[in-house]
Amino acid sequence: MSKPKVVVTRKLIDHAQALLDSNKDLEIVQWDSEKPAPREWLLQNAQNASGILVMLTDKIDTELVSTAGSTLKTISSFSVGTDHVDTALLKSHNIRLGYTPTALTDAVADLTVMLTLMAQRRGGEAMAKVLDGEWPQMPWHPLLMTGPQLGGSTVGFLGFGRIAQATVKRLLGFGVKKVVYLTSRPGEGAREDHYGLLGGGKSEVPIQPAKSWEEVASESDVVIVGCALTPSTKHLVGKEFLAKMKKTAVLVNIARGGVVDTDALVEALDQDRIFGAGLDVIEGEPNVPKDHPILKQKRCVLVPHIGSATVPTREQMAEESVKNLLAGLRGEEMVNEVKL
Ligand code: 8YV
Repeated sequence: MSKPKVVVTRKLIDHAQALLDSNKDLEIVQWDSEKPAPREWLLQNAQNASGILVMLTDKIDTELVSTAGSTLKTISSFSVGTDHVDTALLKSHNIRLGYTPTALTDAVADLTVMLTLMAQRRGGEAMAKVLDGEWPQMPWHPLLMTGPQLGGSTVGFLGFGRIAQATVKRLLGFGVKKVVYLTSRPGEGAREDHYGLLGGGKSEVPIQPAKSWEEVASESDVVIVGCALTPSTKHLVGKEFLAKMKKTAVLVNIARGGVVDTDALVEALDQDRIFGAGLDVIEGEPNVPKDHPILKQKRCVLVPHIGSATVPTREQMAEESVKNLLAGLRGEEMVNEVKL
């Protein structure tokens, strides 16, 4: 009898690779380059696969699932986000979906703080001045390179899951004044209280659900996008949202590019309608050509989706993805499984 086939669309980190390779009862077909596996490669190899380990850039859709055929039992995604997966399709085919929602919380929360501070303190613009040799010509005056301050700010979240709540934990140390958040169930509070921050009275700083996106936009000095990309969050931060934000406020997106309308953001920055932005993600990534209008915005810091990029986090994500894949094939409990 032939061995069950698993397809892995990336190279893995040592420990996770060894864990995968130790399964001699499997036929492992793995993309062996630092570059992402092309779609054609995945389609060519998916036929008769029992499990597939994928990244965000691999679309799990009808074409792939029907190419794999009835052998397909499990998809394991090296990510917390699942917007690249047609979950209804998996449910209808009884295919399990593993993901890594807890492994990257701290790393992404750290990056969120970094982007918030960079946007407020003009980190990108300041560095560019030094690189361009402008420093010697910058006469000191009290308002030179000044920006808003995190201490005393109201921070508003769109989405209030693990990463947002881990970010709040960090921001409390900076002396923020108030936190407001909007979840997919407005008015009912966040789904889960991951760090004991909610429920009133536990923190000296008020952490309150917002009634509407308008409230988040108009009250916040920092707006942090931490929600999943769904049809209802697509372009949630658009022209109208940005128009309601304070002129001194910054926008930070660590979730998915599609939640923010890039054209509207460029316009708001161009016209100084908000102070700045810090982005880990952008629509159409990674295709951001050198002449993209967002790159002309001095007050916008854009980094190439590095939220989870710490060594321990990536190691844990890799290990959990392999464990989820194996558990799915064997009908065992996954480290984390999406309830389809
Ligand atoms: C990924 C992410 O971890 O996990 C997610 O959903 O957005 C990222 O931080 C990274 O792109 C590796 O897949």
